[in-house]
Amino acid sequence: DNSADTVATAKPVGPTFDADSAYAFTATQCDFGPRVMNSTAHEKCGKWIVDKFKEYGCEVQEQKADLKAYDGTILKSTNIIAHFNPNAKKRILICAHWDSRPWADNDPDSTNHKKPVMAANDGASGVAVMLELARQLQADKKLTVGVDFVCFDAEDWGVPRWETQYPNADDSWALGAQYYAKNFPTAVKPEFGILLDMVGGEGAQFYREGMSVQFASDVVNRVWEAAKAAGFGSYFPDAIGGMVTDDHVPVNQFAGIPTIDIIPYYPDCQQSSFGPTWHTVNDTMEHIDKNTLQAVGQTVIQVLYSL
Ligand code: AHN
Ligand code: ZN
Repeated sequence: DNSADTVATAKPVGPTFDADSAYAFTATQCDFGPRVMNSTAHEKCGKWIVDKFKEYGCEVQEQKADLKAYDGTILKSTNIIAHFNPNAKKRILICAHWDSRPWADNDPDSTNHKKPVMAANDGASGVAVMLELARQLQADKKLTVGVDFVCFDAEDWGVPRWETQYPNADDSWALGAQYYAKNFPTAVKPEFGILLDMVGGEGAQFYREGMSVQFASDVVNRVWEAAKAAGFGSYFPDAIGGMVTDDHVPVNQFAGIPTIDIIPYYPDCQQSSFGPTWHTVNDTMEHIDKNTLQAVGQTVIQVLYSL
């Protein structure tokens, strides 16, 4: 047990992340309904996210594209890109996806498989942490580096479990991030990136994700050290979790930005290693824990204020 050690060596820097605020930002997204591609809820929530980043002093860019899903469906996609300190040359990428999965195809009850996921954790939590970060950065005014907050669209339209005839299943995920990385929309490339995926779940721990270690081990070390310094080392074990096909993979491969994924790993969960609510109808506000949001938000602040 290293918890005493973790507290003893903690040296938090920067503003205090407000988990109540991040929780409220998560709830507001859910209040639109599941933000499934091509739906009214998706459209309305996208406008709300744009307005919030503008309210917190960011310059916002919308990267729109018609993206083709695995089955040929055209997805009206918008990556929402919010620049904090837009003129700073040294920039850091913080990203998350904002769309909801159309199918709860990992639900233990198969009659739920074609229902949409509310995506309180798998979508809303990452955007909520980014909005709270933007709010804190604007209030504090001390950060001199730039931050590019990117809300990726069309992450969660990956081939559903019941479809067996599609060979390139991995490419069907993270369509918005693939588009961003292959059509890089800004002149200045961020030095490194941090993806926030499912950062509000109860009982979550963030093991070192395998693809992140392969592509960007220095960034992994930096973030896991920052978690200890912020006092949240118990949420970030120094052990390797799974390898995840997620938005950070195309950002590493096609944009060349060393980018890591903060994503939960539940070694003992039967339902999924991403936790019991992943791609189920139970991914709702009831299973969001403010302490998890706090651990992740304060860790990202620690990274930004240690540069
Ligand atoms: C796969 O299931 C292949 N990747 C998980 C990426 C993901 C989905 N993250 C959130 N939802
Ligand atoms: Zn998902």
